[in-house]
Amino acid sequence: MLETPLPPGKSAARLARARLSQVTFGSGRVLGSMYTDPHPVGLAAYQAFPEANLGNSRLYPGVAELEQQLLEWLGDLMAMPGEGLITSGATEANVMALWAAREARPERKVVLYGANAHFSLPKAIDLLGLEGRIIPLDREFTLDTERLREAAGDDTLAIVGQAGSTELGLCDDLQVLGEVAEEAGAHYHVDAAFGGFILPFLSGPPQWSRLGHGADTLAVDPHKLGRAPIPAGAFLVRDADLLRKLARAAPYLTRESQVGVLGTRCSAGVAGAWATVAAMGRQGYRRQARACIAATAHLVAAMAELDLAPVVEPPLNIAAFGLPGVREVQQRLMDEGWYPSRVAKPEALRLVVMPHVTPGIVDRFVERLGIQLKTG
Ligand code: 0PR
Repeated sequence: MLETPLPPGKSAARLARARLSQVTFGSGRVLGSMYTDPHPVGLAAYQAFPEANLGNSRLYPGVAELEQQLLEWLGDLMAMPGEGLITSGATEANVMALWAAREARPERKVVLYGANAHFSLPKAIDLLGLEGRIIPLDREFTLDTERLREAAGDDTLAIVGQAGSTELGLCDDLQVLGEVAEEAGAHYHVDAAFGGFILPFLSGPPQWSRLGHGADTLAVDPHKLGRAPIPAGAFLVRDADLLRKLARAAPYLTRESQVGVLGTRCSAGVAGAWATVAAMGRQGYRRQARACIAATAHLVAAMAELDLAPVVEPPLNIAAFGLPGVREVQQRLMDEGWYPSRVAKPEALRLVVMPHVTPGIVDRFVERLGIQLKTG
């Protein structure tokens, strides 16, 4: 640590350099991220609560009320009761889901999840000393429900489904997952981190408008397509008793006990997410969802001009295109200041069409990719 304080001017210059080094969403060059610029109203709310620690919530009753209301709104959207906790993101929510499952069924250990699950799941399984079993995908790149039925049994602690998978934006057959979990007497968790803020706003199969139907717990992230400033995830539970299993005594605080993984909790994230969701409303998210889907269709059409077809017709705003030497192509694009992403299996260039990825940006990117593929 510095012995003498850094003069404010120097500190500001150093911070400005750090800020300038960032690849901004506004540059139109980030096509591989599940994030976007936060909503301005959410950002203003976020900045108003820097010191409030929700871990000691009695000192901050106003933010605690915002958290409850936000949970109710999210529950309403996900077809769940409005019980749970605003988290730092879906990783924390996924950990809490399996932790709660383990507390409720201590004699079981096996967690069944698809090969399409986010890496936060195996992470949570490791942390909790559980045993993960990966269920292969079917031809549509979603969890193979037949294989799931074969694997589920008396030792199954939990079954986890994807509502908007990280790599391809696909939704598992949630109805069947819920049924298999019920038959096995297992906990059923839905990871709607990405899909939660787009699926309910599109016309699609009935499960899209009730992602939490039959689920014991669900993760959904306001800080991704919800447009809230980071950090803001949500953990929803069907039965509040499950949440109480995650409470630990903390008698020296203003409340007798505290729930969850974290101690100090970010009120700024809660206020930012509440204000964003309030400012967007269902109408705002519906408009955003339609714009993202239209830009994705535009992308698929533009890529067809290069003779590139999507690995799977994208139901959401993530599209992946198989092409030879993907890793090298991605690397060369990054060297030029473009940031697409990549799917490992099947090898493909992955593009996430977030709200900052407009049709005009898609055209510029596809043009650049075309030149790259010709000259590469
Ligand atoms: N579940 C799903 C379906 C996700 O896509 C993500 C994150 C998570 C859970 C975890 O959410 P948090 O990161 O909010 O805890 N998916 C992004 C991704 O993997 C976010 C991300 C990006 C995470 C880069 C880590 C990272 O190094 O693209």
